Amino acid sequence: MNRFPPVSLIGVPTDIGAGHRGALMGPDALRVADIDKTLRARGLDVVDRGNLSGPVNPWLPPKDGYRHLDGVIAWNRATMEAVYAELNQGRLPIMMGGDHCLATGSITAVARYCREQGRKLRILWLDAHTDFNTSELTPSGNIHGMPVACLCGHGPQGLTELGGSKPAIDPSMVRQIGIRSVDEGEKKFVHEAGLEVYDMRYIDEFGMKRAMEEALTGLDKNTHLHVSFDVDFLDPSIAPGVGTTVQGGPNYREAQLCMEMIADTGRMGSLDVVELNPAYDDHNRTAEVAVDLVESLFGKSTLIRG
Ligand code: B3U
Ligand code: MN
Ligand code: MN
Repeated sequence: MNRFPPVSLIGVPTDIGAGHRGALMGPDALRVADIDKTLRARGLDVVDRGNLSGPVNPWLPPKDGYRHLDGVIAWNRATMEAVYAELNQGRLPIMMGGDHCLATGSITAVARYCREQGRKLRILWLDAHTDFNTSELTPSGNIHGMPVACLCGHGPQGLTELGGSKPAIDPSMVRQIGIRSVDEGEKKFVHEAGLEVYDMRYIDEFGMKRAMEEALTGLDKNTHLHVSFDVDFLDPSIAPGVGTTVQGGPNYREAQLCMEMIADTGRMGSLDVVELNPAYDDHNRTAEVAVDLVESLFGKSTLIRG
């Protein structure tokens, strides 16, 4: 018997917050890579809820520091409602993006659920980027570079107050892992906010094991662990299928250890898999690596020591 609740796959096919087009094909690429069958083979109860719908990407330049703000809000509202509904049915939602702006909606739902249930929340943000930009700091206006800031209350009202109250989360709930590309102003803001960051320099010096031990300290039976997995977390040599590759990310073995250590906690209650961009992929291999690592998150282990 596995120890995970039933899983719901939610496709959110949009690249409305991204700087490259193609992440809207992410949910289908994960399906083609057999995300459902792979999890079922582990004994999990898996239902694919299909795709949410929302506005098409109008592909316009930024306005007042934001690109496609209205469209981003619409997709996030739909995501928030879908994720919240699954959590209330005792299910573990896997939000299949889509670009990372969607984590605003998914984590706003998770935070609300945790507040209502009196549960603590820990968020693991696996990413090359800190996604902590604001309209003043952003070099691009792309809102997929802003979800952590929005969740912490810094951003447009339509995103910071998606769940009614602001901020949705406190920076102390977040641990960021794999970081290696942060804009200058963003870096300063990350420090001011006190985000706990395990960047690639830390991982190079102390190893993934220590980074994860620290990122996972303090979890207890009452903690809900949300994993926000931006596929550009991975080194581009194993994951070329993303819009913004950044050299020097975790290799396969480091990523696998990261996922296995999360699985070992038994606390994961929700997951985002975002920024997979089939337009940049090579025969769906990035989707296959992502599915393989999701399998590790659900307990596939290389351990034979017992
Ligand atoms: N920090 C840059 C680049 C970026 C952030 N997230 C992704 N790219 N995927 C920005 O545009 O905010
Ligand atoms: Mn991201
Ligand atoms: Mn990223």
